[in-house]
Amino acid sequence: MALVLLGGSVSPFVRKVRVALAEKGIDHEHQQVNPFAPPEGYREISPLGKIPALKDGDRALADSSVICAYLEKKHPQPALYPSDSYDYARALWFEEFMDGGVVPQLGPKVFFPLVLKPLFGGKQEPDPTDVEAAQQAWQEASRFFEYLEGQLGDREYLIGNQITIADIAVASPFVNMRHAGFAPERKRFPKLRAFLDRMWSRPSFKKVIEEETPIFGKRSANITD
Ligand SMILES: N[C@@H](CCC(=O)N[C@@H](CS)C(=O)NCC(=O)O)C(=O)O
Repeated sequence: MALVLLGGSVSPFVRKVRVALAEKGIDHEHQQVNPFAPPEGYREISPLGKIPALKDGDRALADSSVICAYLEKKHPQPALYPSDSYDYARALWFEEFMDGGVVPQLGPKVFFPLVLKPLFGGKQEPDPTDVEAAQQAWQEASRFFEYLEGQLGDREYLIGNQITIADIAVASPFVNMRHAGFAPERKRFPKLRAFLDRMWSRPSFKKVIEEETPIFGKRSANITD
């Protein structure tokens, strides 16, 4: 039986799993679930009520990092986790860096008010006060971008010389920022921005971005640099 991924496509954590599934070429179904209006019984699958969750027959798992780790064990090739112990732990760290730092800082202050709030409220444009607060939050997030810029150095990938879960975990939430009309400034963060361009042009990311942009990404046209 095929795996079933549960969760709305626009979640950075659902996207992370979708990209991992695509990179590994794993056959699956995808069911859209809104965590704020979940189907009955959803908490039995995801006790924290969050998306994503994964069903594998009568087994269920929640949390993108847990799900990706499971996928790696079940489908080891192509590997998305480094084999070296330290590199492996660093890959897990980048997942946590985004999950525990960048997304909590930018999701509620940039993506939600600029994209979801107007969409659900039937408005063409976000409130000007929300735009101002988003710009402020974006500036405050510079410290995160500086860190990523330094971690990338001149490498193509964050760790080693092939794509890992770290690259997917970092690039996915920046898709939400792109939908909101924000991207790390090319002049100030050239390595991070080039990295995101490379990641987003992979077939795995390209497919999901092309699906989402007509619905959520109208503000991405505002990105000029
Ligand atoms: N650590 C979790 C984070 C998941 C998460 O925060 N998902 C959000 C959507 S982007 C959610 O379901 N929020 C609903 C809630 O917190 O009740 C993961 O990696 O899956």
